[in-house]
Amino acid sequence: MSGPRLDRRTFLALAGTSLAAYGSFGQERDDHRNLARIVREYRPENLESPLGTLEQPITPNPMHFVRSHFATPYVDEKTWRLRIEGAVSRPAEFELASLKRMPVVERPVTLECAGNGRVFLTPTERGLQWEHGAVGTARWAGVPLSALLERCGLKAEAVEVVLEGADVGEVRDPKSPGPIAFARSVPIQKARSDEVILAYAMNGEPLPVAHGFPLRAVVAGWYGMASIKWLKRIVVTEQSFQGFYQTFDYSFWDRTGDLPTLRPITRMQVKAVVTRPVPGQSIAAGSVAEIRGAAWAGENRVAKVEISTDGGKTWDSAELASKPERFLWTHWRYRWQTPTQSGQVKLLARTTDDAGRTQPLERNPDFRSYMIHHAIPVEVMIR
Ligand SMILES: Nc1nc2c(c(=O)[nH]1)N[C@H]1C(S)=C(S)[C@@H](COP(=O)(O)O)O[C@H]1N2
Ligand SMILES: [Mo]
Repeated sequence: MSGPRLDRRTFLALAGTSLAAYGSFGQERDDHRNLARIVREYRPENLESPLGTLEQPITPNPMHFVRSHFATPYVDEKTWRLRIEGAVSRPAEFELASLKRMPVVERPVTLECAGNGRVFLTPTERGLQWEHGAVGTARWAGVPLSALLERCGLKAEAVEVVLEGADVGEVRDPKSPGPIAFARSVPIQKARSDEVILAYAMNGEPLPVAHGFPLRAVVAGWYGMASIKWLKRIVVTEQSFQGFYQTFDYSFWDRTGDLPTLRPITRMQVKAVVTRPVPGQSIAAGSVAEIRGAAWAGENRVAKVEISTDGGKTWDSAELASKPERFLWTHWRYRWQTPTQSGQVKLLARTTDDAGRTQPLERNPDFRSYMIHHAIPVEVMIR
């Protein structure tokens, strides 16, 4: 069993009394780390959320990370149409206004870029050098993809649903067949579940341009690359899609069976990130310090978070802020009685989900430059 799990109200009550010095969960609006996003690339726009935002339940829109492969397309919502074609009996075009008249669904979803944490890889890998902040949580509102597929009449032969963005570009390495649109597919089963939302609102505001205005997909529980922004066309296919962004890019080596096979990256792995203390921080010897952070498990629920303060020899359970939910991060904290001796200490956090998947301590090289979810140590100084 993991350590005590307290609901939020109990926690706040405790925090207000005997545990006051130990701090509380909740938003730290004045956290100096949260003033602005970090520019990883100016054009195309690639912005990282500061580490402190991982402590907040919802990432404010101006703080949510942005991952864009091509120049941002500015779409005129008056002329914009969403086209649905392929293996459907009634191909159709939808205006934004008609989508907004359909029953709205809203769901908080934690979105993580498959390249999040790349800067921590040794040897270094090419690509955007994200620290921990290519992850965020927003309340996405729109229509379920399943509702539109139903309207168009899915054919029995349908195997996958390809989502295509309005952004186009030419990739040099490996070379694309001229300019291509950013596109990705989801299997028909996932597309027909209620887990794929076509969102026109983010945290109660109209979808910001950088996040895919006027309409984007949010594929809950999958890495970010599946959640196509500036959605323009949906193609239902009778074969699995072999597009650039699920073969050349955003793929990994699968070794189940005896032939290593390149497969598209899909579901998020289990992962915990330490937000405090920060690397290099000085902490008083013989004191009580708080270790805290976030954890998520994609389509699964976080079952426990464990902390090691001796470099991975022994582990102790952290406390969870709230009952973990699917598709959503959870916050955790650990009360650490620091050593009485000064010196460097390596802190580790790892999480296990309700399917029994535990975060590894070593990097899996078959994941290439993606799905970076092994525990990243945080070294602090005890003084
Ligand atoms: N059309 C389009 N959709 C896209 C991308 C893109 O470049 N173009 N990037 C993808 C990737 S890799 C990620 S991680 C998420 C990031 O979503 P965000 O910018 O809203 O955080 O969008 C995905 N959808
Ligand atoms: Mo991504």
